[in-house]
Amino acid sequence: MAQDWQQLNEQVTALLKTAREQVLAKMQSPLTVDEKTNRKDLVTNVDKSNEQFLIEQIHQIDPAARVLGEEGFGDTLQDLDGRVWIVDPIDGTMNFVKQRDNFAMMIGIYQDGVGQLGYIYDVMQDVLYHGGPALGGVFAGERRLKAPANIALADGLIGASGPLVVHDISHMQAIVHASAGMRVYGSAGIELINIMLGKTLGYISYLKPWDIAAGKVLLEALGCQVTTIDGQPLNMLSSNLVLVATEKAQRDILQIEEDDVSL
Ligand code: 2AM
Ligand code: CA
Repeated sequence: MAQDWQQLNEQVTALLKTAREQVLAKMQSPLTVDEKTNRKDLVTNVDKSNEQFLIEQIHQIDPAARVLGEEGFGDTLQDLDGRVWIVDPIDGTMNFVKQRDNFAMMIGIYQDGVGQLGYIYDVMQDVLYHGGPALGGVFAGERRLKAPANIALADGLIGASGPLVVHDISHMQAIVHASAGMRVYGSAGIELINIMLGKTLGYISYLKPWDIAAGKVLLEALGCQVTTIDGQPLNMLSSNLVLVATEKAQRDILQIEEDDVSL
């Protein structure tokens, strides 16, 4: 089995490198940008073509597996039985469109509901963060990552989604106030990389399965907590208000929720 996971990892790494080359090539031409649910929820020709490419290739690599993709080219899932791949072809599409930077490709591989491998590819920096239980660790490229320091909320920076703070959903302003400061990167993948590297101590955002599938595997393998804002397990088939944090910061944040603190 271990051998199989190693081989799978090599295949996914090669696939993502090829996908990156294709995305960079497509970025040389004007993007076709469409709105999904509203003017801040965008999809481009590259999100779609990259998802189609990734899913076709995943079916070749792992014919028995089912694939959940953000843009709908995969399967419709009612459960996580067997092997399931969860794919976000471009995470941070707004950044992709406006900055041509700070976006990621993400893949999470689950076996009977248990996350085994996660991949977050920072496309412009060309660093592939990957690992999980099946690889016995987490790596940035070839470099094995150490677990980030288990710091308390007051001692570090917290990543957040802007709208949650603006509308003060689930005590967000009190949480940010209790931290050393807030950072907003606009891509779940980039936010999760920052936690892996110890640059921030956590991230709170309303996320779909493909926004958190890879990161959950990677962050848990590094000793961080990945739950809902109430400390409950995520439902990987629906949206969640996700709290990713060091153990200590998670405890601090759950206390703010419990105490119903407001500014
Ligand atoms: P996306 O670019 O793949 O859509 C932006 O704050 C982050 O949240 C991005 O990772 C973005 O992923 C995700 N996101 C944007 N709008 C969202 C929504 N309506 N529901 C869930 N996640 C969203
Ligand atoms: Ca996306």
